[in-house]
Amino acid sequence: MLRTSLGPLTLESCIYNASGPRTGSVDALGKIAASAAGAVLAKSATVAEQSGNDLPRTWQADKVASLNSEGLPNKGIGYYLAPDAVAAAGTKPYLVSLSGHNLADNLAMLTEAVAVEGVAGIELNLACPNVIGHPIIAYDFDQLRDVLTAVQAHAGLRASDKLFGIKMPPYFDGPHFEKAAAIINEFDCVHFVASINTIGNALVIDTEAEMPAIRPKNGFGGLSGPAVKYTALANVKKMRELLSPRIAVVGVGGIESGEDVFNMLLCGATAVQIGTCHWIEGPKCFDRITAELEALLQRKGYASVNDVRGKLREWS
Ligand code: RRO
Repeated sequence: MLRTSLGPLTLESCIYNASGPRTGSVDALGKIAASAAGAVLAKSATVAEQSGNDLPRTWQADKVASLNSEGLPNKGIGYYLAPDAVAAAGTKPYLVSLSGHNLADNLAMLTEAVAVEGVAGIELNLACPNVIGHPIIAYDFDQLRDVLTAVQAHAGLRASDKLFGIKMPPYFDGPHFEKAAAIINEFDCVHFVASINTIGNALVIDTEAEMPAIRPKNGFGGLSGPAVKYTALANVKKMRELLSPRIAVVGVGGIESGEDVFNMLLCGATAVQIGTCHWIEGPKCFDRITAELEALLQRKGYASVNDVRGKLREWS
């Protein structure tokens, strides 16, 4: 019922985790694999291990929103490509996320990732809002084209049969959607676009302390959770309209229920990722949300997620 095709892969469930919370260690990846998630996606990696920004760097208001300025804490790409990490995914497709400090780093990590047989797919993160001194790549359209040109020319990726996609920031204006999609459409190495990463540079205030809730970047961080769900839906809908049909859209942003997944499917998502809810609830969220989606599909008489995809009705 929830099976879906994503590029060259078949996922037994269209629901899996977002890169980020609870994805940094082999132990965490194993827990996702043991749940109903349809794939296992690791934390965005840099070439070398790094500890991330100063603490406190996260804030949560359950059921409303979360804020993070983690600053890419991760164990380095070698860790996520090692046999232990690959094995943690068990029989599920294992995906890695790359978020290098520069293009050369991303290309070097790509070379390493395509060489590992157990890696089924690669997500290139073009949307991290929290690296101090670095803007969000996909908000700079010249840089977006340059990165994709270099990735497309990468001999190892061209020769590989792995899934390849890009993680995008949210856009808020028609011309930006159009420009981003037009650039992405030029590159046939892209199998999917995952929209959205967190909404960058939000600010939460601790009223009692009269201070920002988190320390890095004077409190500015990426906003996630239910508050961003509506922006995510709009991005999925718009990207689905503007991207060529060969490019799948993976919906991510604020999903916390089967109904949220259903809405993403209506907007054209081929699969969905869950970040903040996984962070708060743990990997059992994949079991709960799967059961909720199955019940909703049954109640509405749908046999498969493929029958829902892109079926959002219009006002006459
Ligand atoms: O680690 C982070 O601070 C982080 C990353 Br790489 C990202 O892509 N999105 C986000 O909200 N935080």
